[in-house]
Amino acid sequence: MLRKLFFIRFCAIAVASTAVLVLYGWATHNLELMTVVPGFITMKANTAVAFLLASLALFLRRYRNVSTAAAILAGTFGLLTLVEYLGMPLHLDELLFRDPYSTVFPGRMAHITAINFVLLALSQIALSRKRPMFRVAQSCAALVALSSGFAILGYLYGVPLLYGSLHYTAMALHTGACFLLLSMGVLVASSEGGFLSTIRTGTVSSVVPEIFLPAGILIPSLIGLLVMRGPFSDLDPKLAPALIVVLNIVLFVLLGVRTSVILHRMEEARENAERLSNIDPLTQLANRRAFDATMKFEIVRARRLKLPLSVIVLDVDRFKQINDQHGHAQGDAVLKSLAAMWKNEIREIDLLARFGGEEFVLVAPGTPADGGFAVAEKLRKLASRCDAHPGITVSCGMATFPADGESSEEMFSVADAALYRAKAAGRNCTERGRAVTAI
Ligand code: GH3
Ligand code: MG
Ligand code: MG
Repeated sequence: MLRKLFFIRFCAIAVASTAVLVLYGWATHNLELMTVVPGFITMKANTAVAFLLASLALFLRRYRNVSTAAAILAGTFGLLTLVEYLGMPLHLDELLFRDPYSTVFPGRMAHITAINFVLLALSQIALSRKRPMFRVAQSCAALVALSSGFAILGYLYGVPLLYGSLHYTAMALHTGACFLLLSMGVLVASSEGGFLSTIRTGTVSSVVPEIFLPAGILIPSLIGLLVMRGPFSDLDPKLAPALIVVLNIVLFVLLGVRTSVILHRMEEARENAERLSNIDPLTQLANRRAFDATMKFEIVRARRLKLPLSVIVLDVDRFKQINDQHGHAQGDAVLKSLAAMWKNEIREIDLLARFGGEEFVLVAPGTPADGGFAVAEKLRKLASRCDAHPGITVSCGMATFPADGESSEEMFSVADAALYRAKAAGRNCTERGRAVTAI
């Protein structure tokens, strides 16, 4: 969030500073400030004024009215220039300074510059609304970024057609850079909605914008620079485009593989987190959440396949005393030891879970009441051999589908009531099903 704000402010301040320097250049006839590289096209004085307004609109975007007003003014510069191009003189070209450097339309910003100011204003107005129109803001800003990116590449590659042409209508180098910065600022500022709303740091959807996009934009641009300006530029005229194609294929393959590796790792981390969320950290058994899910699933299956299903609740007897007499760590060791012992004894298709505290549950699919009772007794007797506390006892309560209940909740409450009876009967025993009431 802070990085975002910093970036937006940086864009606004960088553009405003450039505009001030250019105006200073016009005031003092400093060609370098007007053109960056003497001999290139100048940034016109009215362009610099419009940039000041547009950067103000970005910097003060939280003050919606001020921001909208500044954006409208900046856009008006573009709009009026386009009207002038249509042949209606509005004297915008001579605003502030007279331009002695161009003869055809002295002081007039390029067509593409004027169009960009209109687009930029639209994007900023859309973003400053009470309910921002993110998609409009992002589409307009993206068009500005595209055309200014083209212009900058034109200068880098020495291809004037990319930044306009060889005459007065071209976009100056720093004009391109300012548009790129402002459009990036607007894109970042609008990233909580619209097309860019999926960008969240650290999530799967952030992989493409964080890795693929910067690399996908920067590396082909550099490859282009290397091939067009580097040692190959003098060779066969078809060699340069061919090299660009081949190098870009290599780049895209590498980026594709890299993205796939990152997505795979994230998927693994997600699966691991999901697995851990179903495991009890002390005993490494399934936890209550996993028990609930399994129970629901097994009930549906038992009903569908007309199979029995037993659920056993096992509760350590007088566990509080162990804690009180031997300490909590000893109590924990007993729970771990019981879990490990029981886990060894059950079938693969059974699920043993720690329900909470010193209470465990076993879900035994396809197991009728007698079979379930035998399992409960086996586990109960095994408990006394617990090495962490030999002689410990456990009470069990059991319920079987469908006789004791047809839903997960009903089954569990019958098993729990049976457990209560086992405790009442003196502990260290198993009770099953509903209580038999005398008629
Ligand atoms: P009963 O025979 O009626 O089941 O008596 P009990 O003492 O086993 O039952 P009670 O519910 O009174 O006490 C359970 C104790 O289990 C109380 C609680 O402090 C302890 N306990 C719960 N979770 C843990 C745990 O993770 N580790 C340890 N060491 N103790 C736990
Ligand atoms: Mg207990
Ligand atoms: Mg208990």
